[in-house]
Amino acid sequence: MTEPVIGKLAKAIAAGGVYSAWVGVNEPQVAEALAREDFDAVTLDMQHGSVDLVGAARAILSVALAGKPSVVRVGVGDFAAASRMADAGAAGVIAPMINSVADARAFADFMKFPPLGRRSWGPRACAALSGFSGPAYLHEANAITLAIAMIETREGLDALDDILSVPGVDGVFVGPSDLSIALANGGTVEPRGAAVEAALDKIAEAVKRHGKFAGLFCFDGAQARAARQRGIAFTSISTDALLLRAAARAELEKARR
Ligand code: 3PY
Ligand code: MG
Repeated sequence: MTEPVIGKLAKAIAAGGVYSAWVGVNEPQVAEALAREDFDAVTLDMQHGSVDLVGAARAILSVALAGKPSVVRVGVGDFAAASRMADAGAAGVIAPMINSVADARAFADFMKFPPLGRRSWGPRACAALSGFSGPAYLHEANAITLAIAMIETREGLDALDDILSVPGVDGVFVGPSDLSIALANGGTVEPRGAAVEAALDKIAEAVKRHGKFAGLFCFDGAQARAARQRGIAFTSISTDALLLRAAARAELEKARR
């Protein structure tokens, strides 16, 4: 019997917050290893990481073995992959570069069953990982499978209220590097700079008004903790490769010093 992990994500976000691992390596054992630490979820990155459809589907099962839900970030405009990842048991899908209400509607269409969208029926691993099947899965899926729209451009930030008004969009996730580049008109990349900080204030206020949630890609635990304190409920912390390198550096420093 598989533990029903999918519903845990929405529940934990509503209860105050989720600290997620971030995995770019296309190897389920990496995702599982991080899931066995105290993360609430694991996010698999198909946009800038090397994770592919099969790797993500396998990693979702490995993460579920540790009792945790998975989130998948798909490629830009790859909403077909969003549906496939929902079928594979992702508790949430992050779609990058959602810059308009049209982008948000298209994303929601692929993520939600009618009446919210037009997700095609093919509940594969998601049935076992949700604890529901047949009509029960149909009725629960929209609430427990989260559609998370990335805000990481000027256009996206300007359309924030419209994007949050789309019924099938559950929350937004800030890509601080791309957002900083956009806000600086390509002049710099400063993911922890003042312009992104001001945008985060605006986003935290907007999600509260809309009864939705915000997320942020964070570089370390302290940043994730501070983000939660300002009302950002879903944060990822560092990446698999960066954590590996940091641990290696720390041990080598002790050996060689
Ligand atoms: C960004 O910072 O732009 C991201 O997409 C984070 O993953
Ligand atoms: Mg980005």
